[in-house]
Amino acid sequence: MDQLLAVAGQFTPQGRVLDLREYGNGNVNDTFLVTVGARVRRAHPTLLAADGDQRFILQRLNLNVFHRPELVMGNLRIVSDHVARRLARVPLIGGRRFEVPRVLLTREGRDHFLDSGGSFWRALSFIEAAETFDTIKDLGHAQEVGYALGRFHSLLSDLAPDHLSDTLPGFHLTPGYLAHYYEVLARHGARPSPEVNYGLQFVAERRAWAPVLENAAAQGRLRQRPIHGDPKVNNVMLDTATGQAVAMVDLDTVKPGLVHYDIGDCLRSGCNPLGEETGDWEMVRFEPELCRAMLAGYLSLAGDFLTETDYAYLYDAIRLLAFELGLRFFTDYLAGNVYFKARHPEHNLVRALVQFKLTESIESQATTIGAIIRDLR
Ligand code: GN1
Ligand code: MG
Repeated sequence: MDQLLAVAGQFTPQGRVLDLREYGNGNVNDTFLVTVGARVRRAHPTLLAADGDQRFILQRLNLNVFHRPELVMGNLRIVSDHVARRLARVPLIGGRRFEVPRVLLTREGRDHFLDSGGSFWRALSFIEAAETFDTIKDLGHAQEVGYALGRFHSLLSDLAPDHLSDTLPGFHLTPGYLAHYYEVLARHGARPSPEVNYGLQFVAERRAWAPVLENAAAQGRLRQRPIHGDPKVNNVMLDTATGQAVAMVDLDTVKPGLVHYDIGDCLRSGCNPLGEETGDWEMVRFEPELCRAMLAGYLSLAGDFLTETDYAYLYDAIRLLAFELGLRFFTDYLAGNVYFKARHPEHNLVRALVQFKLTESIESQATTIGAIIRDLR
């Protein structure tokens, strides 16, 4: 704890750390919420809390996942500055607020702190008077989550994707995950059980279809844009009073990519009422009315920049991102839980089964989902 407080102190040049606690439930980085005494206000004027104290987010980046953390910080700063500039120029109508986290600097004016053990720490502004939920509460919430992603894409639609670094080569490239899966299988094997056998067969049956988005991109049918990379339900913050979406957080995976990855990821996360951490994997279902609300929120903004061909791949994106995340969890289980933090040895297997069941539910409702997409065009 003392060490954590010392690290937090690097980002609070004038204030005193009053409190530090673990925050959220990320699968990759370690996240803390830090409260500092009021004197820090001058150093970080963005950190205004109602009660006079200020709060910020402190994170230790997982260097096993992010090999070039300085590039992650570079992307974060570009995106956060771009969004702030756009919103200062053209404020949102209807008095809505929308923000993304700002990068806070250390006493030496750096965007990160390396501790003596080699850990990479960075601090971000905390979005006040807002909250997140792990699953969707109702149709209004679904619409707001879709709106947030649409707002995020639209605010970045005039940022050339090549301004951003590729911080995670291979991220969301399903054929690469598939190749890795077969390598892991060859290296580690799989101890048979009904669940493991189901997973093995599930992946095998979808092997030929898995490159669907990458093939479309290679043929020039889909193009690269700045993407969030991880727009799941709990990365959208809602105003505690109005319930309106006010921020998109967790920008580590921002990079050039297909907006389809984001749309699919947002929907696979939001339209699964039991949530991705349920143990009740056999009961998992994709809820089409949540899909309609979420897409309506998204397309109210993104309708402006999506092309005909973009629409043609929306259904595949929804199906693929659920499958892909299941494949990533399943592979990690087979490899011995080396990527995603796991609370017990079977955790990543259960997470994989949840996504596979969700994929099946999407597939069985292909006609309904296709009709929703057509209705909203
Ligand atoms: C990871 O750590 P977290 O929760 O922000 C993962 C995402 C997955 C998500 C599933 C860099 O995100 O791709 O969709 O878990 N992030 C990375 O919960 O792999
Ligand atoms: Mg993330």
